[in-house]
Amino acid sequence: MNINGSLTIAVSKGRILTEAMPILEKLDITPVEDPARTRKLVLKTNQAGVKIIIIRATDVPTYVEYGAADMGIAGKDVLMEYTGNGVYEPLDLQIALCKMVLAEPRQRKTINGRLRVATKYVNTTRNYFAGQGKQVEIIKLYGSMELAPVLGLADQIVDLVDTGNTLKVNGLVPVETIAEISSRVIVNKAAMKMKYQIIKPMLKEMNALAGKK
Ligand code: PRT
Ligand code: MG
Repeated sequence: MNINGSLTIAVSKGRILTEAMPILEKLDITPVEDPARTRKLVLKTNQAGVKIIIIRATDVPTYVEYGAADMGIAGKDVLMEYTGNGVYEPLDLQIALCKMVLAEPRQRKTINGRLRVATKYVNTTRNYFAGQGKQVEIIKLYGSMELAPVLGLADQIVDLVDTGNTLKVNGLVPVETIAEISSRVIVNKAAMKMKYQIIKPMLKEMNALAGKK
């Protein structure tokens, strides 16, 4: 499709970019440079008005909320954790699929006092346990959550699981699925109105492609 106007799309590096690229290409949006190789953070595309910006996954909703990007692709895990004032979430692309789980050591240790849970998903974890009427101590980590129970930092973790290999090699087992995760298209609220002529047909075509490889 020919996109008549300016549009900035925010995507994170890594698996979302890898899985989103074929979808964008089917919309005839192709970066001029290979995003996996370039160090540039703003990528021009074959369509004069369309830019792709490459940012941290957790920053995608922020760029979109403030209108620095009109549109973005973000994991539901990131969107559940996000506390901003809101973006539209019109479409589930059914890519970068995984589960958010509560996990613990295969050999459960006895827990003295309040349960300690390590995660980078502090808000989601707090809401999850609050919904069960449980008070837990949440320890914020920025990565490698699997290490926390191994070293006795926490009793349990909340993390994403795909194949389950990461949990397994660290002697952990899932005990509860908190959420099924996929990546969503998000849109800035003002852009949805101002650029509806551009965005509407894109959403329609992406909807037809969602979940297909
Ligand atoms: O920038 P930053 O390092 O914070 O982000 P990132 O490197 O995690 O980003 P990236 O590009 O990997 O994409 C993150 C997004 O991909 C998440 O927000 C999810 O929506 C989605 N996603 C899908 C995943 C996974 N599957 C996944 N398995 N993100 C992370 N993982 C990690 C998980 O945290 C664990 O460490 O992979 C490991 C588990 O994988 P298995 O296969 O061993 O179970
Ligand atoms: Mg990473």
